[in-house]
Amino acid sequence: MAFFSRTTLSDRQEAAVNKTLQNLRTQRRNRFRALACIDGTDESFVTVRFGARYCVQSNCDLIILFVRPIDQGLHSGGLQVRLARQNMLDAGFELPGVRHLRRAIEILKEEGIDVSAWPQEAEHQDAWGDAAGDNKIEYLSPEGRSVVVKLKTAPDSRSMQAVRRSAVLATVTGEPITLFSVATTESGRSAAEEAVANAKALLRAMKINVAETRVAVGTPAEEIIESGSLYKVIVVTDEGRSRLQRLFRGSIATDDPAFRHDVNEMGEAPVLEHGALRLTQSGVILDYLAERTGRYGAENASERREIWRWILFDNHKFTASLATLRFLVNFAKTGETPVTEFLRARAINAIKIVDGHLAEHTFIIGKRLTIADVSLSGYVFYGDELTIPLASYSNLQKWMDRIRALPGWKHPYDLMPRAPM
Ligand SMILES: N[C@@H](CCC(=O)N[C@@H](CS)C(=O)NCC(=O)O)C(=O)O
Repeated sequence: MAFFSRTTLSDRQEAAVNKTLQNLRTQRRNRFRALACIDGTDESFVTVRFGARYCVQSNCDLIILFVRPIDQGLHSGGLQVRLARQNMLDAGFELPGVRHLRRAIEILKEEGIDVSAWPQEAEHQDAWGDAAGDNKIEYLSPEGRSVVVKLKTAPDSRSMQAVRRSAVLATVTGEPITLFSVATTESGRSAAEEAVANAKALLRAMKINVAETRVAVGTPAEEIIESGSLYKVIVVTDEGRSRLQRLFRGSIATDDPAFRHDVNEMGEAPVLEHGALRLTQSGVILDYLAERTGRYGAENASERREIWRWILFDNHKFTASLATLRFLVNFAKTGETPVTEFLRARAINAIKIVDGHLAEHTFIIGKRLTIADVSLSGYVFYGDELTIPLASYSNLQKWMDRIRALPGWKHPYDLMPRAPM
């Protein structure tokens, strides 16, 4: 028999560990990494092939990721222990996704990246109470290049997105949050318990505290009404079919079927209502406002084309990347992920293009402000929330100063209430 005692690190040891981690992070940042997410479709394997071709040099690492839903059927602690000790690819049983990861490895081989002879390290981590958890294998080439194959577990993404969004709304009240799940039959109770536990873990990662979790069995709407008087605000996340559930959902979330049906089938803001007219897509709204007010629009056909060229670039690359990055970092609080890295790189690329253009233009299409400037400047005033140092782009800065100095200009937070962060 062996006894192990837990030891704590001395300050010196802890500093050494932190330094090693810091060095590893720095090394990692200096490497180029390509992520291919596969879902078993032919298109996703094309991404793997593309990644391999794109990542030809040895300073480029490749990550292949398959995300599978939590498997309610895999209730075995034994399975977890076994996987913890074993490489998922030769564990002797096939988890969903493993077949596709094997296919991805074959594709890499076809493209000249044969990982079979490289030393490998397998890792297993518990996740979401799933018996098989998260698994990864890292292959390291003799030149220090890494290919990582990951099988991750995630809760059903749509309902978790709804939980995330609703929790952000609920925090606005500043009141303690209770998570409540209703199972329609007794046999669904454990799934409901698991759902609230998963949601609680998700919110913890977003630094949102959950004061209480509750589970009931019955008709969801009735159960919610019964408990309702105890709470100040009720945010219902699940897809509601009955009128009552739709009433609860009201206009809370943009994927609300009622919002999509009645207001904007695209599920997006902004929406402009003017008399009987309802318009969506900011570019179309700006165009309409320019036409109605006779200001900030095109004065001839070539200006019109130039304005649309920049609005489309803005919607596709500039604001699209900046806004999504700001949302992920500040509101969804995902931390740094391959997605935020990708979006930041994409945003910086677009910023450089606009900055270069502004070296020779006072405003986007020339000497006067147009709706193209309005479209492009929608997000640039959010400062640190953008997580991009805009100060280094001097032409962009001067353009922002010119816009700021225009009569009537206001910071976005002076025009709209600020969402909680
Ligand atoms: N191209 C659209 C983009 C609109 C957009 O992405 N709006 C965000 C809010 S700023 C939104 O409604 N997102 C909800 C979602 O993506 O589900 C436009 O310019 O109007």
